[in-house]
Amino acid sequence: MYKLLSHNDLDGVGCGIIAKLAFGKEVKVRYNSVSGLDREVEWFFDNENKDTFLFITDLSVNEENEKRLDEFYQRGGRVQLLDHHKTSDHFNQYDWSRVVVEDEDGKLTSATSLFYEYLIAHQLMESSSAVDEFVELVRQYDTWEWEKNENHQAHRLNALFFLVSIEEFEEKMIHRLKTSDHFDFSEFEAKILEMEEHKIERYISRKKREIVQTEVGGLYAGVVYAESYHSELGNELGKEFPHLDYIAILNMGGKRMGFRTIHDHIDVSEVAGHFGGGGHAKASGCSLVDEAYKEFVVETFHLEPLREDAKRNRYNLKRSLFGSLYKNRMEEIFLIYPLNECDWAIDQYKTKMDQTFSSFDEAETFLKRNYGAWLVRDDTFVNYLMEEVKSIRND
Ligand SMILES: [Mn+2]
Repeated sequence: MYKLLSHNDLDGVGCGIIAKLAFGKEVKVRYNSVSGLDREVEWFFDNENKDTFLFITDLSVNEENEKRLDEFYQRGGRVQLLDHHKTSDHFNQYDWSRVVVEDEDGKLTSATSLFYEYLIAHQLMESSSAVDEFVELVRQYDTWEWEKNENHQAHRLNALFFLVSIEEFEEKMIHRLKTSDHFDFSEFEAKILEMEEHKIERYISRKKREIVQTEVGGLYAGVVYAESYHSELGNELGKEFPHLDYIAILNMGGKRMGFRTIHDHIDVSEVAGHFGGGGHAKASGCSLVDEAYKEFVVETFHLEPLREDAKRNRYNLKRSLFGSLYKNRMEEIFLIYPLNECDWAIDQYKTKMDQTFSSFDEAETFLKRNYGAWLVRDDTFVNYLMEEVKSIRND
């Protein structure tokens, strides 16, 4: 018998699907949240037949279970942990564990891709093009590579995963992978997924109007409340507000929070680690412990949301050599403009600030972090210019 304990997201369930393709009725699969795994491992030791081969994928165990698993292995028990989270790196010291974030070709891995590779290498299953394609979609979604590759099939696969129950998803996928030469969606699924995509877009634009900003431990965070679509939200909000180091997403009902960043110089697994959590450099999470609750909820609850920059301007544009006009909630007016060939300056009202900046983006980040300003619409910009002209005439 085999037992698989895996994560309850697409990548984790991808492992379950592969396991059932390989072992059929010979495998028992349990999906867990990050915090639920250790209980399942304890249950395994207390109740399961010791001949059962235990796989753990996409998750890692606490210190106590780490020791128990190693003792189990030393006494001849069969166990294999496969993970791709950076924070699990230390498990590589064990023969029963393999943690790979990036493979030899520099390609980011996922638990499903590692597990599939493992099963093929150990001749526990044979590859097929449909499964190859499925595994690659899961990998691209989990690593967020789909966006760069514009592989919307990967994104849709995750949307489908959330539209149906895990059991239904498993059943559908197993049937499809067994019977088709290529992986694809049915016509009905394609239609539903298109509607779902529009729903996600509307959800995200609402969240863009709810986000507040705060400084925690020297980094700037955008804080938003949301129960679903964390990856999509983190990505879209990160791009809308690039002056923020990362986006913190609070799930109050689940008493958890997620961290997402689009910036290469930020590692949100470190941010989550500070609150007892973990994950990847670009995506991580933790329980809403007291300190996190204080920093992200109590300290920010009274704040006004950020405002988006005007999008459809023809005149008041970023990086304009004539200057870009900004405003904040106190109705303060700011102008970012090039001072000379290499420096940018900011006027607050009509008075130049002392600091100068080596790029427009640097000036804008300063302005947004310290003054909560946004790029104003053309009509405000035109009014401003008309006032300027009047004041020159009156001089
Ligand atoms: Mn994963």
